[in-house]
Amino acid sequence: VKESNVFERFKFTKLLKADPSRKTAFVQGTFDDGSDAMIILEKLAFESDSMEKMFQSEALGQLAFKNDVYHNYLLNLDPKFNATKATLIYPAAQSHFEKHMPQIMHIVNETAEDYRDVTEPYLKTSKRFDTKWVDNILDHEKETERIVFEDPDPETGFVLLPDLKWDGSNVDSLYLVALVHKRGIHSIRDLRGFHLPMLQKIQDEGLSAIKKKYGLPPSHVRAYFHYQPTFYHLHIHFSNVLFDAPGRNAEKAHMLSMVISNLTMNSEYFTQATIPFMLGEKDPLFQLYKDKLEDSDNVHNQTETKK
Ligand code: M7G
Repeated sequence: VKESNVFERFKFTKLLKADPSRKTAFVQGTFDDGSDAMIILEKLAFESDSMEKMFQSEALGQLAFKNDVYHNYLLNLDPKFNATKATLIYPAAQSHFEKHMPQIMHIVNETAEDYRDVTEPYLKTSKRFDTKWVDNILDHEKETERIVFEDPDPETGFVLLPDLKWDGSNVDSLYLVALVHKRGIHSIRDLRGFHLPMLQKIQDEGLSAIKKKYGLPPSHVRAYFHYQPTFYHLHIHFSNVLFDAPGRNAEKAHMLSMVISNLTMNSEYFTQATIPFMLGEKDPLFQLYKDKLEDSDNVHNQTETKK
């Protein structure tokens, strides 16, 4: 889909979720060829670097009301300071919609046994989110010009580039992703001591590349994994520490430096650790954890009544 009028071909079905604080909306629809499609809209943040220019450009304000020294305006800013980013997923799968539907969430404390007996077999047999886009980047077929840094070593190398969620220019909301070249490492669960050289390199070279290109020093960058991730090809997120990046919450983010430290102390750390993660009731994995969650909620009910 290349045409600039692509949005005319999108037929709105329903609003899945709107988040007023993030100024985002997730919209379900269909395309004129009948296939399902999703659009993620996000009003872009102000750029501190271009504030001065913004006020120099002609801003037409309509006074809404004034009270004492307080004047309230609705401002029509030049579109370049007031852009909306749109991500179109087409054709979209049911899982794309499910991920963004409002749903009841649970915390699963996944033990090593749970991973072995429940999560891993499920990941092997089910069709999770396709990682074709990752292969396209690693094989230099897509987003080649967006690559910020690459270490081509097939065992320990990686590609660092702007995340799909970032507009790629506003450093205040900087968000990049590093994809490892090595295939078959699904998530932090698969990490062992022998992966340390790769992880150390991603930390050192990734942070240096960000400093060089965007002027953001390492202490201003949050480098972390997601567990569970959406895409099971190992990757590391890098975001500006001042930016409340989606997915940086305690139940999802695992800092790269901590993962390195854990593996340094115990190369088998992730074959033993209990790792919590957030699970929505619309996720097919929820059916497999339902009983465990009910049991643990019941245990807590009993402790409550004993008091
Ligand atoms: P995740 O933890 O698996 O998923 O991270 P989640 O954070 O969405 O739960 C995968 C990351 O890859 C996310 O931050 C996505 O925004 C990003 N991403 C996804 N796709 C399909 C693309 C893509 O095509 N290009 C780029 N550059 N990033 C992507």
